[in-house]
Amino acid sequence: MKVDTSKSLILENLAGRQTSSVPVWLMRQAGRYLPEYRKIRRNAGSFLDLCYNPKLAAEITLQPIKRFGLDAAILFSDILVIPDALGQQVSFVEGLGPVLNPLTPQKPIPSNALERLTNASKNKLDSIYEAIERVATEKTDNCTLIGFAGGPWTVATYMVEGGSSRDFQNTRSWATSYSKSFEILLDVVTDATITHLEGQICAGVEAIQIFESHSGVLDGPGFDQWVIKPTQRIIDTIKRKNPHIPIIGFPRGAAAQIPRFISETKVDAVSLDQSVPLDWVCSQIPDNYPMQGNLDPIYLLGEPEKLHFHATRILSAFSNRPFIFNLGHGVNKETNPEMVQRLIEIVRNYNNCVSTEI
Ligand code: 1CP
Repeated sequence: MKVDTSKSLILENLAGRQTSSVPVWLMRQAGRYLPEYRKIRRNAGSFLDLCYNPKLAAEITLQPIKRFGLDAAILFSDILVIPDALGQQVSFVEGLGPVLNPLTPQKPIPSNALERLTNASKNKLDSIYEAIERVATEKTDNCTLIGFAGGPWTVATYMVEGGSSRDFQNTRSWATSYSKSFEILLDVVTDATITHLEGQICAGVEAIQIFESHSGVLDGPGFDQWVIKPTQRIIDTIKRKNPHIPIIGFPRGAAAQIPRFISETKVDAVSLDQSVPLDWVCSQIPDNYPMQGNLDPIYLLGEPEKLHFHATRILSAFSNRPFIFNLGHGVNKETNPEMVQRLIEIVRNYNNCVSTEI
C-alpha cells in the first residue's frame, strides 16, 4: 500500500513504506556545477577550510534546496575529514584532487591516531556538527537532513594511495600481503567513522549514507573482509544507540555482491550505481526493501529527451516498491543547473501522472 505523508517522503521510503510521490535528491547536489557554490568557494580559502566553516558549510548545504526544492539536504563536507582528523594531513589541489602523505606497511598509521580524534582535531569535527545544527534549524520538516561518511575501505584507499587512483594497487597489495597491519588501519578508520557518525546524529542528521565508492575493485573474499565486515560493525554500533536512524549503503561497483551486502550488513537501503541492471536487482531483492539511484549523471550533460527517457525508465522499474530517485554517482561539475531542474520536474510530473491514474 502506498502511504501519503505530509512529513518526510525520504524517511517513509527508508522505513519500507512506498509513498505516492517518489522523493528525489542527488549525490553531490551541492558543489561546483552551481554558480552560487563557486562564488563562495572562490573567497573561502581551501576546500577543507570551507568544510570546517559552520556558517558557510550550512549555507552550501541549503543552496540546492533553495534552488530546486529537493526532498533531502546532504551535509556539505567530505569523506576525507576522517584522515585529516586522524592526523594525516589532507589538502585539495586544483585540477588534481585530494593529496595525502601516503601510509605504507613500513610507515603505518601511528598507534595514537585515535587519540588525536579527541584532541587537536576535535574542534574541526565539532565545526561540522555545528553546521548540522544550523541546517537542522533552518530546513523544513519535509526536507530530510542526510549525514554521511566514506566506507572504511574507500577512505583507506586515499590514505594509502595518497589521493585518487585508477587501480588502487598499493592498497590492494597491502591488504592482501600484510593483512594484519591493514586490518589495524581499517579498524582505526572504522572507529573514527563511528565516532563521526554518532556526532552527526547528536547534532541532528535524520539519516545516514555510507559512501563505499571504491568497493568495486575487490574480489569476493576481499569484499567480505574489507567492505562487509567494517560496514557491519558501523551499523551494529550505530543501531545499538540510534535504532531510529536509517542507514543507506552505497557499495559502488559491488554488482552481484549487493544482495549479500544487504543481508549481511543489515543496511536499511541501498543506493545503486548506474551499472546495476534494474530487472536483475528487482528480482533479487524483496519487494518491500527500499532502493535508491541509479540514473547515470552523464544524461544531465546530454539531450533533454534522453534524460526524460532514462529517468522515466528508472521510475517505472521501481514503481512497485519503496524508492528514492537519485543518480548512480555524483553530479558532474560541467552540469548545467537547468538540466538538474528539468530532472526534478520529470520526477515530480511522473508522480502527478501516477497519482491521477489511481
Ligand atoms: O574544489 C572543490 O570545490 C571541491 C570539490 C568537492 C566537493 C564539492 C570535493 C572534493 N568534495 C565535495 C563535496 C562532497 N564530497 C560531498 C558533499 C555533499 C554532496 O553534495 O553530495 C560528498 C557526499 C562527498 C563525498 C566524497 N568525497 C566521495 C564519495 C562519493 C563519490 O563521489 O564517490 C569521495 C570519493 C570523495 C573524495 C573527493 N572529494 C573531492 C574530490 C575531488 C575527491 C576525489 C574523487 C576521486 O577520487 O575521484
